[in-house]
Amino acid sequence: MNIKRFKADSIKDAVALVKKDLGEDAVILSTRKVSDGIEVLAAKDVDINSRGSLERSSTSNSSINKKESIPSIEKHLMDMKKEMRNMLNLIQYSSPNKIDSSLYNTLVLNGVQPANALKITNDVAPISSQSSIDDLKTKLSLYIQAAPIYLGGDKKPVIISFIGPTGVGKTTTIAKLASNFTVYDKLKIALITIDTYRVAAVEQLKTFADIVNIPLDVVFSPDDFAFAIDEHKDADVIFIDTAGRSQRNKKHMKELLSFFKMVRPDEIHLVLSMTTKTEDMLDIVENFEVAKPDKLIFTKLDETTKFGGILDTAIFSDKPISYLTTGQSVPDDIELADPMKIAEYILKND
Ligand SMILES: Nc1nc2c(ncn2[C@@H]2O[C@H](COP(=O)(O)OP(=O)(O)OP(=O)(O)O)[C@@H](O)[C@H]2O)c(=O)[nH]1
Ligand SMILES: [Mg+2]
Repeated sequence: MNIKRFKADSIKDAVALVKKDLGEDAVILSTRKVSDGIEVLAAKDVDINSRGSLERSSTSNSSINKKESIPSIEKHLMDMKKEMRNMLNLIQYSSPNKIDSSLYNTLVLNGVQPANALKITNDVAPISSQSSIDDLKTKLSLYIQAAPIYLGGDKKPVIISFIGPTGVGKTTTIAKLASNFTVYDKLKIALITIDTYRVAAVEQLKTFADIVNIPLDVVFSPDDFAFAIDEHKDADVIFIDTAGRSQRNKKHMKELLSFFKMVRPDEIHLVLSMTTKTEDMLDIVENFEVAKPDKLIFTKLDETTKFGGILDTAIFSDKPISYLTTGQSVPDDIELADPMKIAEYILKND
């Protein structure tokens, strides 16, 4: 196996260099930003069987220069260690079956973690040689489950809560769904916010509720929460907005749970922003699991060009995705999660 490091101004230029030097079959082992551009580690003549596994890709900003501190040198060493493990895995799991490097590279360059890219490449390998891009899309879409808010049951009102880190778009997404449900589906909607930390947060929702003419209750304690739900028992859907919380703040998480202990929503959607690094998204999923979210929402798709994080998070959490949001505009910038469309985003090759 021939392993080489390439440096260029952009990922596109780096990949062109890799292909020119190592050929079309070269495999990208890792990409990372360095002070003067992008660095790509690539290998030629890689054979992998289905037991192969790679570590999370190193896409950090680490770079070493003369006045760097001890922590960043440690970080740099950690990155090198990860790269070496990736190489060792590749060597260790060599097999006569060549992997489809173009599919593998497309996935990694779209932000899918190498371990998942490898697993998927191995899974789809039997069809990929003679199959069309549509077959690949179909195969990839099977890794993604989709499930919008379920309104088909007998229970009324359906209680839906959005949770997640700060600023990911929980309130905006509730506003989008509440408008669509009111205007297009003619449903009776009520809003409850338990985000009472900031006056601005309540005002944001109040302004929206007034425009669409939907009732809004502001709730300060778990007891008030049960009472507010009861007040809206004639609604079709009650949306519960919550304050953004750091997944690492145990006190905030406990507080959130105290509301859900009083009234367990029918569906809890964990909202994640595509501007978050995949590693952090996985950490958020792991730490919000105490609230037992049922579904995932990905926001700010318009602010990224790499969609691999959706696939990694879907595989890691094993939860369905309900909606994707694609901009700030209420009520338009929201779509139902569609596995085929997500697969298309992840397989795009530019
Ligand atoms: N570009 C883009 N911006 C979005 C999207 N969704 C929400 N935003 C913006 O993200 C910012 C935060 O949105 P909020 O809805 O207040 O987020 P939040 O999760 O309720 O925030 P907290 O309540 O503070 O935790 C606002 O400026 C929104 O307009 C999206 O899909 N794309
Ligand atoms: Mg909010």
